[in-house]
Amino acid sequence: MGLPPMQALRRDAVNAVTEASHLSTVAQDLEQDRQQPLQIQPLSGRIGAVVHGARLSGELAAEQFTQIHAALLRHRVLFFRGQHHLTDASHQAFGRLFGEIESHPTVPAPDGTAFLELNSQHGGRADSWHTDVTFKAAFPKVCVLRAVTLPGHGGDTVWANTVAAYEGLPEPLRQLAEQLWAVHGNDYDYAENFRQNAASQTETAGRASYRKVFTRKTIESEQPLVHVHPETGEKALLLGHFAKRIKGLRANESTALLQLFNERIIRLENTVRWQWAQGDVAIWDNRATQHYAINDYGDAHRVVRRVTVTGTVATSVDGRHSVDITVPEPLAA
Ligand SMILES: O=C(O)CCC(=O)C(=O)O
Ligand SMILES: [Fe+2]
Repeated sequence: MGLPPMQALRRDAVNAVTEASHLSTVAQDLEQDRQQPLQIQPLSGRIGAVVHGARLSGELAAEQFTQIHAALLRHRVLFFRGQHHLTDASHQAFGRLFGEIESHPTVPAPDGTAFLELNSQHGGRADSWHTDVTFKAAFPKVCVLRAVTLPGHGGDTVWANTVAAYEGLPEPLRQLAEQLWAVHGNDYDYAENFRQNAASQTETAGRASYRKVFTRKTIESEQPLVHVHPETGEKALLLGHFAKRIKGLRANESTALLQLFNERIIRLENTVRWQWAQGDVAIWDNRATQHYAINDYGDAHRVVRRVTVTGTVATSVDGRHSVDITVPEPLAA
């Protein structure tokens, strides 16, 4: 093999320099992007915003994280398009910027992760209004959901603003709500909540096995119907499908009031609906929202993964805290 001709060498050298300067421009652009203020575009009158210009990761620039955090408290749920670079690891690392992350108390996480995975083929369809994990006295503060597999169409998710719902109550209902406490449990009445959906046999079987895992041990809490948001000081209604009954009332009275307040929360004016695309991430403030995953895609496949950030016990308007009332399991003989 002879020596390469001088001209080819020179071309290689020029290419290398061009390549290097291209790389450094890319690096500079990335660095600049990291420092750019994000654009926040509200989506509806009372809840939800799309955030443009962020590349989510555990290494997000502090200024951008501060901006996201402030936007989350203000808009309750934030949406990010095009986060195709996220891996299980970087998704979790991003979630950790909000605090400690936790796996679900009863549903096992996919190997080596702390995710709650909702897989439509295994009964993972959250098609009932809820705030996440309120059967735990200290329920999650923030959740970060990433689309993994999406149906061709359908499978949107809707969020509702529970602060706006509280603020929209007439004074007598506010006063009533502020005095009430509800028992929340992971063994809530599934049939009641899901009766509206005509499911295929595959879906029905998936749901049954998911429910079995979900309720493998009963976890219960008592939560105030109105809680004070620990970061903003706002009052919010705290209900959703895990709320089984209102303390101290007869069953029919409890059912009527749960329905009355839940309907207030999910009024369309309090909601935003998100149509998922591959690469999307949604972050919600679980202390100020409920959500509902629309189950309109039949047996098509839909998988999402959720990072759950640990929260604190709720505080009622008169300064009392939510309580864990889980009955301890008998010790194995
Ligand atoms: O499937 C969804 O879009 C939302 C699922 C859900 O309820 C959750 O991740 O907490
Ligand atoms: Fe949820």
